[in-house]
Amino acid sequence: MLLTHATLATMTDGYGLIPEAAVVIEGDRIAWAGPMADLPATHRSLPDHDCGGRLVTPGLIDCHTHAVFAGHRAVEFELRLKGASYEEIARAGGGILSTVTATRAASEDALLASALPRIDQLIASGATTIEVKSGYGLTIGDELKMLRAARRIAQHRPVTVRSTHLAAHAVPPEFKGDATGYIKNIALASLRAAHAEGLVDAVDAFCETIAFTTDQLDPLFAEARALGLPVKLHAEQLTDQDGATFAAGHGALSADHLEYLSPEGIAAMAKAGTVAVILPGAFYTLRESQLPPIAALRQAGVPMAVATDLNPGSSPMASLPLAMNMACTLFRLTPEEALLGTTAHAARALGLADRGRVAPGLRADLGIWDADHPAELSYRIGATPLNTRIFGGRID
Ligand code: DI6
Ligand code: FE
Repeated sequence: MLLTHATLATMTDGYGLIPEAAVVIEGDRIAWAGPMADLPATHRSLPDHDCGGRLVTPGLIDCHTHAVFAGHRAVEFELRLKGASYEEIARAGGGILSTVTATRAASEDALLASALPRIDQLIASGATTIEVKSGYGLTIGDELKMLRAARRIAQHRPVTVRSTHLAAHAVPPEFKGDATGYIKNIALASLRAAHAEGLVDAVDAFCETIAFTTDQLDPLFAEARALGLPVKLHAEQLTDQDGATFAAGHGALSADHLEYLSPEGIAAMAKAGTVAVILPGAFYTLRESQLPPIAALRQAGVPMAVATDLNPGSSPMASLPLAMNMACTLFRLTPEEALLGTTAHAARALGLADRGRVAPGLRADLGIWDADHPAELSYRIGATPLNTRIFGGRID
């Protein structure tokens, strides 16, 4: 297949913009991309799809979601509007734990069925690769159930799903006051079982006063390393727990949230090449006031990714362009940084070297947009000017 008359944002060097571009696709790969005038003669006779000057980008990548869960938390949303804080609700057994109760009660089929409409919203917003975390089961069986449901999404939709083990998301009531026992008996055991079943692409944890300390998480990250699995961490979302430094010390793919990230944490991430995943949906929903240190991350050369954090509590948002808009308006990313954040840098946050840019040999996941400049994707609020999507070389 040959795309012609594209305004191509390759994302290879900033936007890497090429006007009047062509893209040659062979099978599920990009074979060639460049100015139409330079198109090799051998490719000129391919069946062509005229983009009519539209913007073409890599398919967007949502590198941080909790898209598999049961129930909703609209009632808590209302409680917060009546004055309760996220931490108060969590400590009173609501918050993450109310979703845990609902998720434990749901079957694997029911979890899959309720996730698909959310996945469809992400796809409609331009996503071609979606990461999904466990973390609302918190028993061995329920964590496995969530990961199996996440894996099955890709049997029903053309997206790539990366599944992340997040048993260390919260301490369940049956282990109240015994985070260490929970890590030993449930988190580690469920990680081994899930890995044995081929359900785990990465290991994540929530490092926070209402969740786990770095000391408690150390055995989990050691086990991930022993199993050859990459790690990532919810770090410095509500307080500074030195999570980013801990994650970087374990060679983490990413540290995520980072509102309370310290200069030491930034330096450690820069040294380790750990991606900063920025999640403005949670900041917005929780009405946080502490901004992540974007200028300092930029100056230190830490790559920044942007994701939805799609989850029922702190970020019930299923649109990547909206996450990009919020990253720009709330956090002052440039639209170029925001688009790098949902393409090239998001791929890196997932350890995927085969996507996120438009270049020969990479996967032919592309978005064709009713737009003529890439800044348009961040500029509009809640709009999704997606015209056509291409998953692995196929127009969908
Ligand atoms: N931080 C978050 O923002 C989500 N998980 C986490 O560790 C919130 C999850 C929830 O409230 O259900
Ligand atoms: Fe999260």
